[in-house]
Amino acid sequence: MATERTFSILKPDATRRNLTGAVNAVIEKAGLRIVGQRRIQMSRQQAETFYEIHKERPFFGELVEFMTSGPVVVQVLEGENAVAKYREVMGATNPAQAADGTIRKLFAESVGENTVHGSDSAENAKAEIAQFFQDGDIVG
Ligand code: DAT
Ligand code: MG
Repeated sequence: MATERTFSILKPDATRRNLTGAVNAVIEKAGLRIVGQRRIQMSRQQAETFYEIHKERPFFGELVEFMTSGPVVVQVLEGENAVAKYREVMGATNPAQAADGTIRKLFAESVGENTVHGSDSAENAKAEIAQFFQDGDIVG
C-alpha cells in the first residue's frame, strides 16, 4: 500500500478540554504524520455540508450543533494506508465499544462527543481535504 492521506478533525470536546496535543501524540505514535493543520471555528453551513450524508439521521441537528459549539482542529494525516490506519487509531464511533489504546477509548465522553473525525474511504478523504485545505497548505 502506497503512502496516502486522510482527513481528520479534533472536535470541540478536544479543544474545550485542551487535549489537542495529547490526541496528536497518539496520532504521531501510530506513525501518521500531520502534514496540514489549522484551528478553525466551523460555520453552521460548513458543518451541514461536511456531514450532509447524515442529514436524515435523527442526530443530525445535535451533530451540527456540537461541531459548531467551539473551535476544531482540521488536519491532513499522511502515512502508509492512512485512511484505514487512522480509523483503527480512532476506535469505534461509540467510545464504550472502542478498543483499548484508541483515541476514543482514551478521551471520548459519548457517542456524540467522540473527540475525532476520520475519513472512511480514500475517495471521501480527498473530498474532505479539499473542503478545508488548499494544496499549498499541505506540506508533506
Ligand atoms: P464516525 O465518526 O465513526 O465515522 P459516523 O460517520 O457514523 O461515525 O457518524 C458521524 C458522527 O455522528 C459521529 O462521529 C458522532 C455522530 N453520531 C453517530 N451516531 C450517533 C448517535 N447514535 N447518536 C449521536 N451522535 C451520533
Ligand atoms: Mg463517518
